[in-house]
Order: sequence, then structure tokens, then C-alpha cells
Amino acid sequence: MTRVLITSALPYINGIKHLGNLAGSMLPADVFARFQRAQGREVLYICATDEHGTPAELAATAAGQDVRTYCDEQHRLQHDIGRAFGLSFDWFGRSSSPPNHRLTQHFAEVLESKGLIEERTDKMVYSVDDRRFLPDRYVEGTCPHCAFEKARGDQCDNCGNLLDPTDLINPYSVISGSRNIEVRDTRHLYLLQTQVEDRIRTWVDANAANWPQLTRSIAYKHLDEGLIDRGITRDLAWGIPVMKDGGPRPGFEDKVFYVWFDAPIEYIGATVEWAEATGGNWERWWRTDQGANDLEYVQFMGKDNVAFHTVSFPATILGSEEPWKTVDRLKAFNWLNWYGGKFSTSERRGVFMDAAIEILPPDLWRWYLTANAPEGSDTAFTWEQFQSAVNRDLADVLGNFVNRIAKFAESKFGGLVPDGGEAGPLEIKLISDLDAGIADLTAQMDAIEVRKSAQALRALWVLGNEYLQAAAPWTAIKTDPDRAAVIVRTALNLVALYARLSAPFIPFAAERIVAAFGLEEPLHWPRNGAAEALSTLGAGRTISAPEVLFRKIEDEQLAAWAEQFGGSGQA
Ligand code: B3M
Ligand code: ZN
Repeated sequence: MTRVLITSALPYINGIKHLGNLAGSMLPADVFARFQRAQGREVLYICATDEHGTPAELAATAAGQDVRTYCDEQHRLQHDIGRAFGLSFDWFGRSSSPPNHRLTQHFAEVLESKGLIEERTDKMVYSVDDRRFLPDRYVEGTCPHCAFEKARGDQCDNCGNLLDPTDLINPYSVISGSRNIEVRDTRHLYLLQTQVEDRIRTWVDANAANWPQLTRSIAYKHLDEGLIDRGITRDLAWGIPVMKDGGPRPGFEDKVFYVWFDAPIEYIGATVEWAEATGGNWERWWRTDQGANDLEYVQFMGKDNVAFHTVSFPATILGSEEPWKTVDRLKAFNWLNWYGGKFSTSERRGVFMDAAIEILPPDLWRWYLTANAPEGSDTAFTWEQFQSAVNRDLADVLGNFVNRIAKFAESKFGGLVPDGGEAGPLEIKLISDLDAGIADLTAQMDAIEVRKSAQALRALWVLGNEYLQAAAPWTAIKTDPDRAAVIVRTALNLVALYARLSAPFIPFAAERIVAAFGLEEPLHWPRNGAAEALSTLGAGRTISAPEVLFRKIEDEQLAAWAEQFGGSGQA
């Protein structure tokens, strides 16, 4: 496939995301997007803020802002911080934008015309004092499963069970604290998932072979449990209005679509935003009758989002019977934990993207979070592991290699790539080791094996150090200047090769090498083997040593951060 559509789960608008969110969706999506672009494929990487639902309203209230102003500000913040981490979205949209309103209403209309949407009367929690219904997180109370007293209407954080607001014992309003609560009838739209269950299963059966085990097992777990019809509207003011025949749907004037109905549609909506802003053609990426059949669509997300993407969103898409592109590969991640516990946005536990970037450059986080991606199982962040990833891999292996050889070339060859000499056995061995290593890295990247890709990349960096150690140009220069020239030329070319191979992971360091070596961007993936790659920098070219690429993390810094962010103290 020459075109790749990439989406990462849309971060909720309710505050800057923590490192776990970054590690489990946006960062691996970015690494994959950069790799695919370097391969010469046409890539569209789409993300957006997920701006509806009770999380948005509650966070706005807590911030003392009206929800629109809050979303405007938080969207900008999340956009900017994503860019600061080098996330190379082609578009970072907003689920509250007009295209998503239109598309969501369109899907609801089409699904209704296919007999898949039904109005039903529901019993919902109503606050007499607040004079409103309390959907999802607007109500808290005692969990019927574990007796935890602060369970939320949609889920108990203590035992993890999904809840319905009416399940709660002793419910109270999160808005006013009032316990003057009744259960009242209210009308809602239901998506009849039971009617599309067979179609979803057929689709999953046809696609699951391309999905990793984690994705597959979650999809089948939900299918095997049996789908239920799902309420897709809520008694809320902020969100996408429910329409009928071009006007507000009677009886639904104070209701909006449920956030999980409109959020995945925003993958398409954000692509329309991109098209409107850039003159691009969004149908080519989403409509199989307009070319979207010959592209690969890859999604990235945390495991808690998988059911929504393998069952609920497909119910919307397949139910419409319209020619929409569906996901080909769905890469899911486990949790990155904060020591023994969880990162928590509401309790601000752990390191958040804004704080992370204030204390250290983005490449350090990018490297740690990919090399330790929560792939096979949940993974715990610890400061010690972080320090070791930065100091051992980046500083000692890659940084040291680049610095050593570039400085040597500056002092002994006046900053010119030296001429003369012929490749010897060491260079021939290096080239064959590099060829094998590049093939491994490419295969792991293609397979979206994030940790294994990072390991393969590190192994390539190690080859450079081993080569330099064995070839010892500092000795050769004294006795055999031609030999020294070959070694230095080879090693400088290795640095240039590393910039290309490492750019998906550590794009800022790669750019600094590019600048110091006067390389041409964009950084193409070496497709014609190491021998050719090592002749990129011809003799006579001027290079300079980049400033220290990666500074080591000192023990004192680590202690200060552990103190500032918590961590080692917590179990
Ligand atoms: N905002 C949940 C999350 O951030 C949700 C993802 C939507 S993807 C369409 O985990
Ligand atoms: Zn519970």
C-alpha cells in the first residue's frame, strides 16, 4: 500500500494528558507515521480533542469557565504541547467542530432510515434541586458491587465495574451535592446494536487476523458476551444537537448525542477539517467508492478504547451501509502505570506532558516511552528506569558515538569528510551487520512492534560503537592516515545513517545531526542497503560536531523530581 491513514485515540479535552496517554496512543502513532513517511508513503495522521460529554462539562465548571471557552483554551494547549513533543499530526481537530456536527447528524439520520435507531423511554437519575437529569459522571454514590462511596454514575473507580447512574446507592448530585434525587422517565435514542451484531462479527472475523492478540481478545470478548442496544443521547446542553428533518428533534431540544457516539466520527470530521483548511480531498481517505480502498488504515489506542473501535464504531459505520473505510490494523496498548498505581488526571498523579517538557527535552521522553512501551503487559514508570534509558542508551551509546567521531573529524581532518583509503574487513563486516540490523528494524516497524523496534535501533547504535572501538582511528591516524580516513568517513556516514533510522523515535536529535552535517531533508529510509547508505557523505564535505546531543540525568536531579512528582515513595 502506498497510502496510510493513521489515527490515534482522541484525548479528552479535560486537561493536559499524562505520559501514559502519550505512550499508549499518540506517540506510537507518531513514530509509525514518521516511519511511513520516510518510506516514501503518502501519510495522513489525524488526531483531535474529544470535547463533549460530562468530563468536558465538569472540568469547565471546575475551572470556572463556560464550556466553550474552556474547550477553546484546552484545545490550543493540547495542540501546542503535542507539537512540542514532535507529534507530527497532519491535522489536530476538534470533535466540537462543524464537520463533526454534520457527520454525526448524518450518521444518526441514515441509521434511523435503516431501522437501526429507536426512541425509548428510560429511567434516569434526576436532581430535583438542580432541576436537571444527572447523566454519567454528574451523579455519584455508593457502588452496588463494592460499597465504595464515591463511585461515578458511569463506572466505579474502586472495583472497575461499569455502572448505570440508577445502580448507585445513596446517589448525590456532583453539581450541588444534593441528595434530593429521583428516578424519572426521559426519552432517548437507542442504536440497535443487536440488529447489526452478525455484520460486526463477520467483519471482525474478516479483519482480526491483522490485529494483535490484545485487540482480538477484547473484540471477541464483547461479541461473545452479546451486544446490547445502546443509548446514544444524553440529557446535556453541551454536545451535538439531535435533529430531525432539518430542525431540532421534538422532545430532544435539551439533549445531545452521547460523547462516545460522536467521538469516533470525528476521525472523519477532523479529516474534513483538514481538507477545508488545506484544500485536500477527504473522500479519498474515507470513501471506498472514492479511492479509500487502496490505502491502509491503522488506529492506535489504549486497551480501554478497543471495544468502542471494534464494536460500537463499526456498528455506526456498517449499519449505515455506506461505503466508509474501516480500520485495517488496530494497535492497542496496555497501561503505563505510575509506580505501583495509576496515573490519574483527576488527582494529577504522575508526570503530565506540560511538566515533562519543562524539565527535559522531548526526545528523552519519546525514547523512554517507546523503548518501554506498555505493549505486552502493563508497565510501570520509574525514575530509575527512565534515567537508565536516557543515560545508557541515548547518552552512552548514540550520543557518545556521534560526539566522539565528529569531534575527532573536526580536530584531525578540519571538519571535512576525509578522502582516500579502501574499505577493509572491518567495514565489510560492519556493512553486513548493518544490513541485517536494518532489515530487523524495518520488519519490527512495519509490524508496529514498538519495543522491539527500539531494541533493534539500539542494536544498530551499538554496532557503531563496536566498530569504532575495533577500528581505533586514534591509533591509525599515527601510522596509517589512509586507514584513518576510511574509518572516519565510514563513521561519519554512520552518524548520518543513524539520523535517518532514529528520526521516528528522536526527531529533534535527528534534526540536529542533519543541521550539523548539512544533510538533506526529508530523511529517507535506507532502502538500498548499508553500502549505499554509507556513501551518502562524500569526501570533502564539511561537517561540524553537534552540541552534546543528550545530557545525562544526574542522581540529584532524579531525587529532586521524585520529590516534586511523587513516585519512589508510593507503593
Ligand atoms: N476520549 C477516551 C480516552 O481518551 C476517549 C477516546 C476517544 S477515541 C474516538 O481514553
Ligand atoms: Zn465498586
